[in-house]
Amino acid sequence: MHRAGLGLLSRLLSPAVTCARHWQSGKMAKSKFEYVKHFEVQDTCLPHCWVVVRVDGRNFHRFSEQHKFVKPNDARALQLMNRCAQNVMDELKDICLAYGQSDEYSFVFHKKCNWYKRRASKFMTHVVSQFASSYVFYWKEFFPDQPILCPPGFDGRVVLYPSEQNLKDYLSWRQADCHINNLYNTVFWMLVQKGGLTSQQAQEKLRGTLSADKNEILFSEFNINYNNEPLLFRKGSVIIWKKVNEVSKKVIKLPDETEEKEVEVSRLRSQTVILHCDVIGDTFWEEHPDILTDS
Ligand code: DGT
Ligand code: MG
Ligand code: MG
Repeated sequence: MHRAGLGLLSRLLSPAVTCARHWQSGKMAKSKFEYVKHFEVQDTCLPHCWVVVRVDGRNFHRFSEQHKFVKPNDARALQLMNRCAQNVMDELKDICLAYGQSDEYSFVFHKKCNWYKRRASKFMTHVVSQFASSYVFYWKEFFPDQPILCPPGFDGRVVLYPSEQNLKDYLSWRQADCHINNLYNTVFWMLVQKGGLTSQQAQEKLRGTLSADKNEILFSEFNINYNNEPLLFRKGSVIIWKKVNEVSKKVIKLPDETEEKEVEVSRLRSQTVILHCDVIGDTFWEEHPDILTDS
């Protein structure tokens, strides 16, 4: 065996040998199999970094065809994604912001968050599983006439961003991606659905075109001003926390305890709100300075 291979083998075996020795000397309190724990890798996210978990629908090209999603944008599918993301945020309160478009959603955990000792696998698996189960759970609210035909899957990844600027640039990148794809898809499907072109002809026509050219095709051939297309499609969705004053009624006993009285009590509660706004410019961050501050 290669020397490096032998070294690796002996490193892998050494915990077993150590445990066996401890067992014999009577020092081992737990089972002799305990050593296998050491095979687990440390996956702690670096401190003081923003943690982003992005989920993305698995093979949604096929899933969207099977479930007859409207092309290029299906508002029901996008709103279902938003509902799932809200559920993820309600369950995992350390998420300070989420951004979604198409079949993907990004969740930002605050840089100070110490949830599960910042283990990347915990962040990722909790977000993905909560998102996927929500997708099935809320499906019929958004597709009452279309049964879900197969269990959808989502992949997940964790990326760390060391500075606020990196994080803002990450979100800008996803929103720019949304814009580029949506403009292309809007013109492409207009050319096919209304213009009578085949997919190949539409692809040919759009090859090498710039944004201005695509806007011009939409306007001159289909009388569509791209800027009037729904913000949900053009900008994607941002979910943030907002404090709301919740008023409820409560019955209290008067001091002499002879009578009861109904009073209104109010308390501040955080709830998620969905926005369809620009996150690339500074305005969004100026209007919501608390998102990135220490919570
Ligand atoms: P993946 O992520 O590598 O497993 O593969 P896909 O097929 O999920 O590819 P991806 O994530 O790059 O692209 C998203 C697909 O989902 C794309 O084919 C279009 C589809 N999709 C997403 N949202 C909508 C929608 O609102 N309407 C329609 N018709 N399709 C959509
Ligand atoms: Mg996908
Ligand atoms: Mg995708």
